[in-house]
Amino acid sequence: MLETTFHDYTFQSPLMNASGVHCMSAEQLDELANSKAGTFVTKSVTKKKRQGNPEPRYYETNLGSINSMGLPNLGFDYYLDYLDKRQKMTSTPVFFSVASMSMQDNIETLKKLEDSNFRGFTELNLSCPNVLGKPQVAYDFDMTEKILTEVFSFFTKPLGVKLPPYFDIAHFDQMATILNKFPLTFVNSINSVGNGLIINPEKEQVVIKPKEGFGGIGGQYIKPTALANVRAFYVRLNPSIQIIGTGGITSGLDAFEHILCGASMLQIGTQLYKEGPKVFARISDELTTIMKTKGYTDIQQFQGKLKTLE
Ligand code: RRO
Repeated sequence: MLETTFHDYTFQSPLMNASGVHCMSAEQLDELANSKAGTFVTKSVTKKKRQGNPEPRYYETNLGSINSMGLPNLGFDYYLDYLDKRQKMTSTPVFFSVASMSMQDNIETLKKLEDSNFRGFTELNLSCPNVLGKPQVAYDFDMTEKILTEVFSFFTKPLGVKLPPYFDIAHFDQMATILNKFPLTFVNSINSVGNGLIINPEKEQVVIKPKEGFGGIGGQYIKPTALANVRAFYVRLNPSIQIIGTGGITSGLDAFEHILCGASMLQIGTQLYKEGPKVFARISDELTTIMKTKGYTDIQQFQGKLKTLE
């Protein structure tokens, strides 16, 4: 019922974690692997291990979250090692998220991945909002094209990009024109809405420490923006580039809406943080119930089929 075809593989479910949530350690990744998620993605990885920003760096409200983690991760070798072992146990491909700190680091990391035994999907994160002095790459259109040109000069494994949200039709057009020049497997929209501010009015204070309280917003706050980005890229990109929908998925209905907009896979961040890996069973059940009520037996029957008003 929930099978979804992605590139050359059929996952049992379109649901998975969003990079950054519940995917830092082998233990957490094991828990995702043993959940009802169809697959999982690692924390965005840098060449060397990073501590990230000072705490508190994550805060949640009824409507979502703010984070300024600052790319804490255990380093490239740790995740490559973990995934190499996992590959020997199962044929389900997983996603390796690679952070974009500098062009040179990027290329070096991707070259190692290209030469490794890794045979899953690579998600190149062009949209981390939380590292001081490193603007979100994918808001720089020329830089994005330069990076992708360099990457595809040697990288032959299936690769997609994680994008920040765009808010203007001209930007959807410009970014889609660039992405369509490359043999991308997928586009993942969206990363958190960068540099928002959540405050505590009683204390008259910000809620996280880094960057004077500014951080990436996730959860229900961002669903309309996420849906718009999924839809905008679904209608503009070459059909060979599939869409991963991320942003504001807390229920089966949210998942259904992302698929209607054109998503093939669905990533859950804030709600996974709140609820733990059992969120995947709940949302799978809810999505299945909605599909049954509507008479759908297969995701393909409604995927991308959002109607407009006459
Ligand atoms: O680690 C983070 O602060 C972080 C990253 Br790399 C990202 O891509 N998105 C986000 O919300 N936080």
